[in-house]
Amino acid sequence: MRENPVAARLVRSIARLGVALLVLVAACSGDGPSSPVPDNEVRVSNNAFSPATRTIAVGTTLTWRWASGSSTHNVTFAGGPASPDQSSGTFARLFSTAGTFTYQCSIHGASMSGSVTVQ
Ligand SMILES: [Cu+2]
Repeated sequence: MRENPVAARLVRSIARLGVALLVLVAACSGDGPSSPVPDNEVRVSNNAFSPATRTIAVGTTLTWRWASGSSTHNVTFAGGPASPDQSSGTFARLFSTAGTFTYQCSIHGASMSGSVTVQ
């Protein structure tokens, strides 16, 4: 049986539209791996902090935001404080003194680490 060329074109158009919609939805989800991270935030994903280094001014509150679909991670500073183990949501810390503060996810160790330079 011969394929109906009009129907085939229609099916291809619908398929292309579907792909375009998926790309659009992925781009708009806000916490996907490719979306930009706001200045005072750090994304927590599997298994990395991004950006891993942040330079901020004294008095800034930095917020770690877990990406959707994350497994369980935490933000643990060498001298405290630490977030709970969590797979979604946020953790915030106010930096009121200058210095360099290193942290890691204690579940994943040094391979999942970062630092904050406060100046
Ligand atoms: Cu982790």
